[in-house]
Amino acid sequence: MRDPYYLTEEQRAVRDLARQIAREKIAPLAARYDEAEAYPEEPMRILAEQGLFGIWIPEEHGGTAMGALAVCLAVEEIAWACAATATNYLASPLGGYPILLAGTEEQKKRYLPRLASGEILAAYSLSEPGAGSDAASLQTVAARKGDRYVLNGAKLWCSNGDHAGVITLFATVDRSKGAKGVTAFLVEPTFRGFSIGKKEKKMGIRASPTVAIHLTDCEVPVENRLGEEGEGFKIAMRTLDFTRPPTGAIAVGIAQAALDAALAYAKERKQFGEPIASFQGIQFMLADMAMTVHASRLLIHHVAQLVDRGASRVMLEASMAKCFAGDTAMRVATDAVQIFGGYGYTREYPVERFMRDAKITQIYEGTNQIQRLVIARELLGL
Ligand code: COS
Repeated sequence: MRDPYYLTEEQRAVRDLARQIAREKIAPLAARYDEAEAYPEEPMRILAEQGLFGIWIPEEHGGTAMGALAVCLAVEEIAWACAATATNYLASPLGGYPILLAGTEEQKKRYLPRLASGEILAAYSLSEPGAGSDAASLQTVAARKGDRYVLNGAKLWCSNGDHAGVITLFATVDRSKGAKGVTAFLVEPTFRGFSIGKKEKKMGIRASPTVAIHLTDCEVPVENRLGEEGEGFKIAMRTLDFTRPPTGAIAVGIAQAALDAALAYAKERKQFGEPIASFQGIQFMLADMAMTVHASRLLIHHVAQLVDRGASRVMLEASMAKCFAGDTAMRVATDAVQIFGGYGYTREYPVERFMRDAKITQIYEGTNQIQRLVIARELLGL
């Protein structure tokens, strides 16, 4: 596709840097990390060395303040090579945005410069065994005891949670209050009573650890409460408004990789004496794949630019972009496997990994059913 005309020099430079790292350093390792379900230490180190962890963080806190579109551009490139690495990378802004949104100056000073340099990573812990789509029904309880809160409960599905230096974790100060009781805390893994639980064995993004967290009389100093008591749900939701577009960008990266692989294979694979690309059945599939990948990218770039222009409410566009891109990734990766035929179903070719990885983009950061619910509520003014 033609280069988007609206990118600034700076955004182009970030994208090109991420693309170069992704293609030269990450892509060759991705299948191995996936197979071994191993943490991509080397790619994460390179991304930190190249300054890519600081692009969403303001300059006064050690970042380069490049904005939402730059994050989406970088994430797409990383996901093209390895969606698991992109998930680990994005976990840091997901855990860190709440600090930007609701943190005190002291909290920003304590965490943001280290997140910007990649010295520590952040993670975001909202979901629980019984609270997924219905996030406001979470049960982990936080009881104030003098200058600390004592947290008890179990959190689930925390991406990169076992590699984070700080976790934005949501608990309730009063279960009877629903969303209005939810309160955010900046929890460090060294806090007494904090422990990492089961690591999930997943279908895809296998190089991205997804862990449970146990809080057993976990002591969190009052100065680590983020925002006021009861403000946590809105902090959680506003964060997702920022991170659903780059989550959609992960989907676009996977879909673009699947399309690129399918295009190359269709030109090379011969059946009935001709490359399969010469058959209209394959051509139509490729055309549909390309159209929807392009449309997904434009939806994401649009909402990211709204954020960069200071739009105050982007729920509608963020959910549309994430949902459309996730559904596209699943369809495009499935079609890529189809074009590869039997070979596509083996682990010798990357398209089976793309298909497994694509599935999570319809589930995490709010299922695509929840995105449709948000879209409908916004449309109907409910
Ligand atoms: N920005 C600011 N405020 C928001 C908001 C947003 N994006 N979304 C909701 N709120 C506010 C509402 O305005 C409401 O405030 P008031 O009580 O002052 O009116 C409050 O938060 C409660 O919102 P709502 O009534 O819409 O809550 P629901 O329980 O109906 O839940 C959904 C809304 C389903 C959209 C929410 O729970 C959700 O997004 N679930 C999916 C969770 C998710 O994405 N999990 C993945 C975690 S990351 S891996």
